[in-house]
Amino acid sequence: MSAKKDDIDPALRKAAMADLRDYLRIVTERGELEEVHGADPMLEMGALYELSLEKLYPPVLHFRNLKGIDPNFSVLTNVRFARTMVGNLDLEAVRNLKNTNRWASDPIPPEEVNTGPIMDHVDEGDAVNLLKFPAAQWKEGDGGRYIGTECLVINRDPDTGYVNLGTYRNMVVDGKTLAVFIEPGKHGDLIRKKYWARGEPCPMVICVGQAPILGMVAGTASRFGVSEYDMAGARIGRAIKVVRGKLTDLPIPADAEVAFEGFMPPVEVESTTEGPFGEWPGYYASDVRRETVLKVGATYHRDKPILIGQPPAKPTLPGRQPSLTAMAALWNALEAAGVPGVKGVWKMAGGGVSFINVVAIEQMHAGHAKMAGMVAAGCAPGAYMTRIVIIVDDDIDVTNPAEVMWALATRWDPKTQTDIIDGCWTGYIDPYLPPDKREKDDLTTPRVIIYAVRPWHWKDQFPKVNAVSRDYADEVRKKWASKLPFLNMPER
Ligand SMILES: Cc1cc2nc3c(=O)[nH]c(=O)nc-3n(C[C@H](O)[C@H](O)[C@H](O)COP(=O)(O)O)c2cc1C
Ligand SMILES: [Mn+2]
Repeated sequence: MSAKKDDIDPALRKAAMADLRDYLRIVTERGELEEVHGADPMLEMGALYELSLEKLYPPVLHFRNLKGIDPNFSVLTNVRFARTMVGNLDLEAVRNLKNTNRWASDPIPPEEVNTGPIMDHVDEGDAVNLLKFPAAQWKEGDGGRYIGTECLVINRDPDTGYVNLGTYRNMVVDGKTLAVFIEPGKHGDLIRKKYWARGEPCPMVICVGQAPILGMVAGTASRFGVSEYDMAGARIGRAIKVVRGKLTDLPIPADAEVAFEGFMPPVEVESTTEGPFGEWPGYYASDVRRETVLKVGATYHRDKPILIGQPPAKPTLPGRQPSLTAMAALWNALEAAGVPGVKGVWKMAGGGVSFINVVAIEQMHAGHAKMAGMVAAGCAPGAYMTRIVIIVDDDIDVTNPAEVMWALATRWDPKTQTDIIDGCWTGYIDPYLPPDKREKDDLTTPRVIIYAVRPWHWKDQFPKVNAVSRDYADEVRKKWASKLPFLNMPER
């Protein structure tokens, strides 16, 4: 996708990932930060944010002196999307990420410390007041003020003790209550149900400002039972420091900016109306529902806390980059399941983080393409809300939609090279969940696997591709480049 070299020192990137205040300094030095003073958290901040997504690498916006908000509080957007963080958006980047981020290998568990900056300001019981924090109404169609967008929802499996971190949106209901939307089947949901089955509310902590790496791992599918804390530690090469919450004993990042602690009863015991909220597929699909609440018993924040804001937006905006972490997670899952010959994984433009997954394989045996397709359609990082899986041969550049469409047009027999599978996992935010299913909480939709590969049993008779071979083209380019300026690759 890009010929420009990824020129960011890996140590600098790691430092930016590991600490939000270091991150702020680094992106400022690299010219990626824009300070915005005096915007209104009612709609105006959201509109400025969405306009920033017209850029592939959107500026990191630091909203300060927000209208009507204590000037000690500020909001930072586009944290994970700065060039400093993602580098090039190409297959090499996905491959590198996959190799450094293998599922559950070399996890580094968090280190408990007695205190940290998150303990600078603690309010408990009657003193708790969520209304003092900046919470935006991001868009006209939103039904409330959402404080948790790129947040960490932390809970602990009561059976095994493993601590899960998931990004699940939350809305301010009143000074002591948050509505939290967790799609059924997400790890945070599986865990809370274990408490409810015992007749207890689920202990929970929500952070809304934290080291960028924590947002990255909390928003990406991983293995149930493997803590995202351990994975974040592995990514930055050192343990995440945590302090224990006073009410729940849950580990809270010691340098988090803001944390809310409390208990979540089941929806039958206590609930509120939540939504609508503009969602990443590009619609208001989950609408307004009865939703679970976090009854907040303690709040924590640093001096001058920086909240992270990252509401969803239509996946066709350039700033909604293809998610390298999501692609790497899918590639890792394919390899962990034993699928050989995977040469590329990509999310096709327009499909956001999950709708359209493309996998390139070097076909090695009969049935190989089907093996890859079934795993891609069913493994954890490919299971939730995927609509289309496309398997292609490894000569296809999966990062180029024209190449993928060409593979479909020329190597796919719709009748014999398609599987349509019913009853696949989806969620309330799926715009194509028919009303009758939505009403019954039947959160399943069909999924298609398209095998746009040369059929194995006659692949040797398949017409040859009309193109100069890569090696010869490179040789000719080298020979003529100094004389013919058009041969120099354009830089993006
Ligand atoms: C910015 C952002 C917002 C998200 N919002 C939600 C949400 O409101 N509800 C939800 O169930 N998943 C949401 N997700 C997706 C989950 O975070 C993702 O599926 C993650 O893997 C969940 O963690 P888990 O695998 O431990 O359940 C969001 C992801 C991101 C990056
Ligand atoms: Mn998890």
